[in-house]
Amino acid sequence: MSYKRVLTIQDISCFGQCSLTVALPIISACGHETAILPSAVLSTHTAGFSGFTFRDLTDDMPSISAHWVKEKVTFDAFYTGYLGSKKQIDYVLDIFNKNARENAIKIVDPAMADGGKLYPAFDMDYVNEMKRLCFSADIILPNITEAAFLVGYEYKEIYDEQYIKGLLGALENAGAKTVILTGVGYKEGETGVVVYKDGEYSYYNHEKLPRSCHGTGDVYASAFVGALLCGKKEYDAAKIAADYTVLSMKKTADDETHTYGVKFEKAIPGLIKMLDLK
Ligand code: PXL
Repeated sequence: MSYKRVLTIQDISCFGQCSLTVALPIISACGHETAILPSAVLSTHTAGFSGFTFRDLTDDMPSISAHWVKEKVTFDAFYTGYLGSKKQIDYVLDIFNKNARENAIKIVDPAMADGGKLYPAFDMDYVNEMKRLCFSADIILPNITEAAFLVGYEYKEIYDEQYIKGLLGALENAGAKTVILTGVGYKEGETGVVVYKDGEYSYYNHEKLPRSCHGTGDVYASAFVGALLCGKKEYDAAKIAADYTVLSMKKTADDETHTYGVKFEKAIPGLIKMLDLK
């Protein structure tokens, strides 16, 4: 089995089962060396909590990267999620250049919006910076809201395949390479993921659970990265990540008090089975 070294850049929400506290265990469970670069430290995530602390780590990024350059620390893959400030995008792009191994893969989850709205910390200036990061990546993992923001498309809650194909075409024209579009459902009780690569559209649909949970985007993206680095093709990695996310939600469903995240830890044995590692 391949052993890749991946750097994931996103925040530490100390409590709340998202970002780095999700990415590190999931990618490690897939068998990869997982280095982290925290973009900020928050007491909790920003969805459903109020009064959270926020320590911006933007200014630490260039010196961390410079130290790695001095120590010849390089990566096979980069995976970015929630970033702490607009300025970080320049630093992340710089890290993509300076700390990459040959043919390093850049995967960007533009974690900035959901349900038609930007997360509380972000504005259109941030969206414009995020465009630069997304269109320089090899693979992006937006949900429909994020994709619509990236290309200035109207956000629709109810849509058809034509709308989704239009959105994907607009992303491609803007410079996106492979797009894994999450949360795409055409029928009641179903949702799924579209993989759009070299103008080709493939769709994996699966059951939609009645309760939507916070943090599933991070669980999904982390499992996708882990599976992809195990050598799975994009579509297979997208499918494994979807099945793992559904399993994590099912492991949470019997506990109505658990609303801030999903019990992804309980589904890790299932993820390892799905990877079918030799
Ligand atoms: O799950 C995305 C995410 C990550 N980190 C922080 C967040 C959110 C979504 O709200 O607030 C701090």
